[in-house]
Amino acid sequence: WLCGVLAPPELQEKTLVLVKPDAVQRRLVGNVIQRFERRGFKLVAMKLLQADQGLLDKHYQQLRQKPFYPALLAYMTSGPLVAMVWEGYNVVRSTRAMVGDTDSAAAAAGTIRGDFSMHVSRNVVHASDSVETARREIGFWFQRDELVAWESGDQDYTYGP
Ligand code: IDP
Repeated sequence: WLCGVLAPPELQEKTLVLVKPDAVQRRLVGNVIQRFERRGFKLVAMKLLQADQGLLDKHYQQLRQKPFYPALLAYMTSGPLVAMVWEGYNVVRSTRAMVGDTDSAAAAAGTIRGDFSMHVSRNVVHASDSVETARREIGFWFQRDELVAWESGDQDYTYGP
C-alpha cells in the first residue's frame, strides 16, 4: 500500500503557511484553509500555538534590523496562530500568488490579503517565499514526525495520470 503514498517528487513540494493572530481573532482560519483545500493542495501538518520571541526571531531573521520588527513581534505574539504545511505541485509559487502582496492595499482582489486585510501590519497570513525558505521555515515550526504523509484519493483528477 505504501506505493500509493509516494507521489512523484514534484507533487511533494511543501510550504509553510501561518494564519496570523489577527486572522485567528477574526475567525478567518476556516476561510484560509478552505482556499488551499479548494485549490487542490494537500494539508500535511497543522497546529494552533502561541508563538514566542525565540521562534519568531528565527522565522523573521531577515527582518530583525527593520524598524517595524518590535511591532511585528508584538503582533505575532499577541495571541495564538495556526501553522500549516501544504503540499503540491509548485505549492510555494501558487501559495504566494494566492496570498497576495505584502502591502494589503496593493494586494489584488481575490487574494487572501486583498480580500481580508487592510494594512501591512495586520496582513492575515504568512507564506514561504521560496522552496529553500520553506524547507527552513517548516523546520522552525514543526518536528519531522508532525508531518503526515498520506495518499490523496483525487490525485489523478487534480494532476492527470
Ligand atoms: P511577506 O510576509 O509578504 O513575505 P515580508 O517583507 O517578508 O513580507 O515581511 C514579513 C512581514 O512583516 C509582513 O507580512 C508583515 O506582517 C510585516 N511587515 C512588513 N513590512 C512591514 C511594515 O512596513 N510595517 C509593518 N509590518 C511590516
